[in-house]
Amino acid sequence: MSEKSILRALKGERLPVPPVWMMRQAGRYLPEYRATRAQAGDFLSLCYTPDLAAEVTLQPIRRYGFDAAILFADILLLPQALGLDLWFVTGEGPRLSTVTSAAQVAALKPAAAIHDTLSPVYETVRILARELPCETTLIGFAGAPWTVATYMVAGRGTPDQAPAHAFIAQDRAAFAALIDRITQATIDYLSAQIEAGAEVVKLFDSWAGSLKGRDFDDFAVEPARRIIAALKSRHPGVPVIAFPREAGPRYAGFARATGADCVALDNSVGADWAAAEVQKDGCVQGNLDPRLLVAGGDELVAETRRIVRAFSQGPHIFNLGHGITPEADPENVTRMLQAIRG
Ligand code: 1CP
Repeated sequence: MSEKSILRALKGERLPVPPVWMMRQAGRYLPEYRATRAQAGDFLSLCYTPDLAAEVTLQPIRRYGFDAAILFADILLLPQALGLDLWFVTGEGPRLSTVTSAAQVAALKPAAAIHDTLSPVYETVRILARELPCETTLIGFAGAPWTVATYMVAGRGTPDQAPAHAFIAQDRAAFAALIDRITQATIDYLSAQIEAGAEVVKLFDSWAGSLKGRDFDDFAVEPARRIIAALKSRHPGVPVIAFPREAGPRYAGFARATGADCVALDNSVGADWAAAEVQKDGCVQGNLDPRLLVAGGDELVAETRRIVRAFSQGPHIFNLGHGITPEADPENVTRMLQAIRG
């Protein structure tokens, strides 16, 4: 049997039709997701019930035949495993107890303790490794340390990550210690996902764009480099996708600086620029504005084709620039797939 298309692209192969999956492909835009979510009761129960988490992971594969499935979980399970309280407020989003001092960083649980909380996630991965179609690649993931830290410091999502920036300004060494703790735990978490059957892992640095200059080097590049180096030594050959969202010009060279096999692009960078400056170092993924899956129409088809064309000279995985939103029309996903696959 020939190798899975996603794995071929991640090794640097240019394919005549790019493989495709979508960020947040298991989500509220799908009626079957909403039904399983209601059955689970609340979001965290869905994440921690392996049969249901595997079911929602499989739903978009059944409906659309995507080339990859992404484990259903959340980046905020790791802070919970490190000892923080975590809950979701309906209609508002996540809430966590906070870490804002050197003493609170020191009081976090050690990386070795995370598996007590996270073992249901590994069970979800094992179920998926058994049940996915043989041509579908299973992607595991974690939040990148900076993005995870922004939630641990603020206790919630913030538009500008101001509390984490204030922590850096006030006590850079303590903040660096927090990043170090998250980095260690992330290595163990992703390693356990790979041992359970994840074939690729992705690091989501959703708030990388708010780091500038030396902060970007210390808190986005360096932790990603450490995580990728550790994973490559423990699991040679398992590809890593990095998503330094809104990194802008810092997308150029990010793969070389971190060792990532693929860089995921948001929709604020130009596809032609990224083809020249980012794809020259390896596979790229992403770039379609998720709002087009709400609007649909000719613009969706034209923009999908434009992205396919822009990246057609090198390794490329088709994806969105950020997660698909609850307002998206499931029919527009079918239109997007027709525009990619013909
Ligand atoms: O109501 C619901 O069903 C909850 C919505 C939801 C979902 C579907 C949340 C809460 N998390 C998820 C799943 C999720 N989160 C996945 C599953 C796999 C997939 O289909 O992609 C993944 C990969 C994530 C990652 C995640 N969680 C990120 C990084 C990617 C991104 O979107 O930028 C972040 C920042 C989070 C935090 C989070 N979890 C949930 C919400 C609403 C948020 C954002 C909170 C905020 O900043 O306000």
